[in-house]
Amino acid sequence: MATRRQFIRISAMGAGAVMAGAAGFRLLGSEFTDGQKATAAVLATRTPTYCEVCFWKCAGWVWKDDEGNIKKITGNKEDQHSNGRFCPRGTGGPGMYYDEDRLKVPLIRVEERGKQVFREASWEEALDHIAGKMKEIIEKNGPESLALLNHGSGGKYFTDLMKSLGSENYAQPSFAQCRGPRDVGFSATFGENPGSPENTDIRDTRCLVLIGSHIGENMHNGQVQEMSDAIDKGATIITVDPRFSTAAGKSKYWLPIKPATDIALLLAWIHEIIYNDYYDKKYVEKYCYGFDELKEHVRNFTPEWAYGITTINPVVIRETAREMADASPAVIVHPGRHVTWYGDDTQRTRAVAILNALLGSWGRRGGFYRQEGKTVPSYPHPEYPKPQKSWREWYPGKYNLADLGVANVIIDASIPAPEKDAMIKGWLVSGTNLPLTVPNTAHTIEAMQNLDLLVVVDTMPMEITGWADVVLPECTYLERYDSLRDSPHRKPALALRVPAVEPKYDSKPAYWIARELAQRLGKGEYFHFEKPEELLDWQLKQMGSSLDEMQKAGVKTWDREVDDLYFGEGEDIAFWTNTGKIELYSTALENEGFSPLPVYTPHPEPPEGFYRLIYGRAPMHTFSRTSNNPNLFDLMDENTLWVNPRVAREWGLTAGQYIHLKNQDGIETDFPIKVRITERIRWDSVYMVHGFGHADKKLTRTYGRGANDTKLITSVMMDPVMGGTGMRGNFVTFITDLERKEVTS
Ligand SMILES: Nc1nc2c(c(=O)[nH]1)N[C@H]1C(S)=C(S)[C@@H](COP(=O)(O)OP(=O)(O)OC[C@H]3O[C@@H](n4cnc5c(=O)[nH]c(N)nc54)[C@H](O)[C@@H]3O)O[C@H]1N2
Ligand SMILES: Nc1nc2c(c(=O)[nH]1)N[C@H]1C(S)=C(S)[C@@H](COP(=O)(O)OP(=O)(O)OC[C@H]3O[C@@H](n4cnc5c(=O)[nH]c(N)nc54)[C@H](O)[C@@H]3O)O[C@H]1N2
Ligand code: SF4
Ligand SMILES: [Mo]
Repeated sequence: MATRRQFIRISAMGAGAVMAGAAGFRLLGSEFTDGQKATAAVLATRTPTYCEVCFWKCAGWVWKDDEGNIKKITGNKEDQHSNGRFCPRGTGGPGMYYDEDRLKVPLIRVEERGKQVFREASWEEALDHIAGKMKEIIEKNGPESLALLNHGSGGKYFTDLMKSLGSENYAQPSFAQCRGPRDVGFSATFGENPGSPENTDIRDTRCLVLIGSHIGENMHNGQVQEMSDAIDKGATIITVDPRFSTAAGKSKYWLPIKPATDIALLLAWIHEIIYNDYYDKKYVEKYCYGFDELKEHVRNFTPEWAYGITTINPVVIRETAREMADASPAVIVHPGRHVTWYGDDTQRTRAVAILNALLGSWGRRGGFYRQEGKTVPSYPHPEYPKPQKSWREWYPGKYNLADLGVANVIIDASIPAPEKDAMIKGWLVSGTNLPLTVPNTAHTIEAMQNLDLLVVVDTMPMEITGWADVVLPECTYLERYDSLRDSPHRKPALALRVPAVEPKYDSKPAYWIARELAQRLGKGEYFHFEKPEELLDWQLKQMGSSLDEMQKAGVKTWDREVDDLYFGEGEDIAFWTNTGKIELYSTALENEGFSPLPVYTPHPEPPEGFYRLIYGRAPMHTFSRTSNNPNLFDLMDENTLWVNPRVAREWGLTAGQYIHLKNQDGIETDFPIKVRITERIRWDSVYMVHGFGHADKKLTRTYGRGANDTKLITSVMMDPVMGGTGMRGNFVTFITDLERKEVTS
């Protein structure tokens, strides 16, 4: 059995390699480690922050030397997201500040869009220019023709700007390209979603089922740590993945499922659990709605039926169902996070939710705990104007269950349709690299070409900035205040980010940018405070703390109002669903005309000579945002293509050979990718880490390194329930003759 130490070896190695000079720096232990003590002795000051290298937002300390240079960043031991330990990416965060390729001054485009010819401008000129264009658009088409696409902390201020103007067209790709189907599937079942960080009680679980959740490569810090603790305590891990992931390596059972067939496996597990009376009868009787319909629905979905679809041996399906039942209710069938795979993703995550309900794990120790958070007050401001229309009207009656903006619908609504003009005319984009994030890049480019205004706020010259009319350089998270981190957890807590250093170059924080624009657009009253620290102090004082206190502590944790982390014995609970019960049978889906119970539908298979393209994470990078980070680039400078030996033999591929890929629509990679031959991937699929293959030469380190998976994702499997973009229905073949392929970018 793997030990916790082995499991997090990656993080320890990563941190050591990133922090040259901090030899022996350990990630374990809640008190100051020897390394941290040594750091404290040598370094002069520390300021609190929370990490922006990914969206787990671990709270930590930024350490500076006597000259005020950022030396390192470590976890805050009071923080429930990190328990005082950062992952390799977070540890490498200062590389974002030091990256000499950063955006330095505002830029205004001088040639046609996409040609990437810009001139430098002052903030005054750039902001006046943007405000002038926005006014024109508002006068001509109304404020609802402006949209915001964003990800990350600064997005909050731009969302406030949109609201103040009277537009509700804002969306984050972290919904419809990521966790949206899961949130909708869980809400339809339990009346609430797992949140971020998820309410998974991994540290106390006895059985953790991971369905394509590659924890360990997906480095969501708290989950990785809790999973190693659970392994140490003897929990059973069951991993369902066509690839032998890091998590699979720590598992008692690895189910190398045929991709795109997970719903069949889930239905067979539900069948086993119901027909063997493994389910939690008291819990189901008290809390659940629609058990009889579900029982009837899964009657014929036997392990033998699923075997023909998934290629998973029926004996294994039975054994793993038994393992879950034995651990119940301390069992977690993980909800996943990036779940936009095959277009039936809401139905798949519903099946996951149903399985958890049958096992009685929602609201139970070792299953899913109840989160509690602090509500940060808003400073009083006039009411926001009511928008006259929204992105929802682009496809009338569709995606009603989407409870957040759908980025791809905003993109669609920016392109004129045969019978109607485009609804959206101007985008503000902040912290999202759309060409590498939303599938079908050509479509995104078409939308951008139709806009009257495209403003991009970013820290780096990414693909998205190349398409902008105006580029605004934001300073990094190490150089600014941001809103309080208020994500709920086992205990309510707040975390503060303050600037460790002054903004480099001529970069500015999002708060300042949003406020300057608001003032130019006559909406200054919505941004009362000149400085974000004044707003933070006001908010903290409303909650019984202060900026001063938080500056010293970084994190403040409160006790729960009542001791209700788990459901009490026989406790009456009203769930926020239509029936007030956990809906095994979903009335919400039924009301929208969708199947109230999950159904398996077959998906297209790879054509002859093609392989399914699947993708995921590497522990040392976050999407496309870190590939140029000098610290993290040193740890991993390109992605590789995982190919099964049988396929390699057939094609005569050798390990380390560079090849190009072509997808089912004839789209080819811009840059070659290195072949990695491994039994760890099924023969019908190939795998690569997302976020490489950058085509912007201004990214001097990462330009041209590896392949861009998004470019090959031209076929999108839409989720009819909430508009998510299923991205794993694409197939690639190999181009081995590199001469034949000219680099196109
Ligand atoms: N093909 C493919 N597509 C995917 C995925 C995949 O695995 N494969 N994953 C999906 C998932 S799960 C998600 S959540 C989305 C994420 O997709 P995005 O939200 O687009 O994330 P990133 O690719 O990290 O892009 C972040 C952008 O923010 C910029 N940035 C970094 N820090 C700051 C900052 O402090 N301020 C500002 N203004 N900008 C900053 C970076 O330079 C970069 O341009 O992508 C989805 N799309
Ligand atoms: N290091 C690092 N960690 C991250 C991120 C990062 O960029 N870097 N991003 C964060 C974000 S925003 C998100 S959303 C999460 C995403 O993390 P997850 O939710 O864990 O990610 P996915 O990309 O859906 O999962 C990828 C896994 O699914 C497997 N897979 C592919 N097809 C199938 C299939 O048909 N069935 C099954 N069962 N498995 C399949 C792949 O082989 C791979 O192991 O990661 C987070 N953590
Ligand atoms: S998991 Fe890593 S990258 Fe993400 S916030 Fe935490 S330390 Fe930063
Ligand atoms: Mo995500």
